[in-house]
Amino acid sequence: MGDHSAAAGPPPDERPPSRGSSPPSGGRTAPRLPSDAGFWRSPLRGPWFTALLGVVLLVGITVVFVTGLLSYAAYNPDLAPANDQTPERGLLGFYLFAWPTDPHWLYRLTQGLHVTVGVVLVPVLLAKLWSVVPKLFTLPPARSAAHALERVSLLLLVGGVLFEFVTGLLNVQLDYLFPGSFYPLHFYGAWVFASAFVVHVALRLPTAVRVLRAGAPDDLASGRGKRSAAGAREPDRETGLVAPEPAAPTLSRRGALGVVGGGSVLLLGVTVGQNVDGPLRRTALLAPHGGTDPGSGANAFQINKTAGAVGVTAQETGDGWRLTVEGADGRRRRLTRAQLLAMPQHTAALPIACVEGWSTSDQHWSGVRLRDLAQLAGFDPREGLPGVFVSSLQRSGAFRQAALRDNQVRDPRSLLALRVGGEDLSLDHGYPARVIVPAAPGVHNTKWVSQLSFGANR
Ligand SMILES: Nc1nc2c(c(=O)[nH]1)N[C@H]1C(S)=C(S)[C@@H](COP(=O)(O)O)O[C@H]1N2
Ligand SMILES: [Mo]
Repeated sequence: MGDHSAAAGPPPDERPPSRGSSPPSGGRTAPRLPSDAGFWRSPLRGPWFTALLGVVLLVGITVVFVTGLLSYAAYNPDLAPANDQTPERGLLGFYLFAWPTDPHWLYRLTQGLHVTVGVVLVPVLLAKLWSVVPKLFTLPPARSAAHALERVSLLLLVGGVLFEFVTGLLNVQLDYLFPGSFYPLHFYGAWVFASAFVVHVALRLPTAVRVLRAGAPDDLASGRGKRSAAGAREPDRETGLVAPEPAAPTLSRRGALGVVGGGSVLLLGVTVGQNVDGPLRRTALLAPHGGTDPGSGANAFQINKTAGAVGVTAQETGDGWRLTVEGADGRRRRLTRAQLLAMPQHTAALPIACVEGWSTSDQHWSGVRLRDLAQLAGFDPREGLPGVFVSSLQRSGAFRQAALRDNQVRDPRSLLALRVGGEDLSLDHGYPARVIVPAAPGVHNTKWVSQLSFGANR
């Protein structure tokens, strides 16, 4: 069929120009609107293709969602005054718990997964959305109240997933594009998306499982010009994903999956390097801070914000620097770096694990235990130690303060570090003193510390 020459043109009344039956080619009036059944012609679309991508997303997005909630809990968002107060002790905070300090690589693992799996899912997500895009234009918009409800939930589902991926990727790529507002946006967005996701999975998973159990449809012929009937052989009465007027295939279904999988593998390849030290880190082409040279020696590991970038000068970190330690009695004790070095020094092997998904391997930090400083501030470990509010020399910008919980102060590996790998901290890693806490997100490992206020968190 389709042999009518365009020049000759068929008589206009040869076939009724009704929606859905317009021939796809051959010079006749082609469907113009995305709502026309014949508009979407890829023979790749079909229940099997959509179901397979859907099941991959179900597993992957669940990992991203759970690790995202964990990351939120790791921020101690219930601690004032420093930390983000979302969700303001509201309903969505039901699951918040005291983030543990064990194992010490916990946040490195959960946040590495959150960002890496999120990045790797991008091609799968795009392919999945592509595979169902004709349904976005289905007319009438709603056949029944139930159908209308389902379509509204799809709006939240698709809108939600795009919002979460876009804000997440912008945040890791553009170095905290939204310093203050990212957390609430990404957090509330995650819950909107998750509610729609649960409804969607409940409605569609049975069909997806049935379609996948039935096995892959015959692959599309990769030869040109042959119109494969493979798509049509799929059980499509209920899903309506198969093009009624499929075009000739230019790519087999296996080939299309190869493109998607290849894209994911490529993204994985240019992302994982951000979690290893040494030359392999340079393979992390997508990681932020790629241009920051960490220098050499014991301090030669990834730097987030340099001192210069946040306006901390060598002058204010020099001999005039003092650490102020504040206790429950409101008394302030001021210590020089030499006095801190004269206190018992302890070493802990701990990584930096950033919310952006990059991390370092364990670095050997040494300095004064936070719990020793709490004791100095007048707290008795036998009566339980309080949390601490940490401030830095940095005068503006995000992350210059942090609130740590009592379990983090108590851990003997939690340090006010003065040295790393046997050398003094470099200015960019927080000289003269920085906090390092096992399993804590990098953002709570405050650099250029100027004050520790024990018992100050509300
Ligand atoms: N004062 C201050 N401390 C800070 C930051 C900052 O911007 N200012 N960034 C934090 C973040 S987000 C991370 S991931 C770690 C990174 O530590 P590094 O630069 O030594 O690797 O420092 C944390 N400490
Ligand atoms: Mo970070």
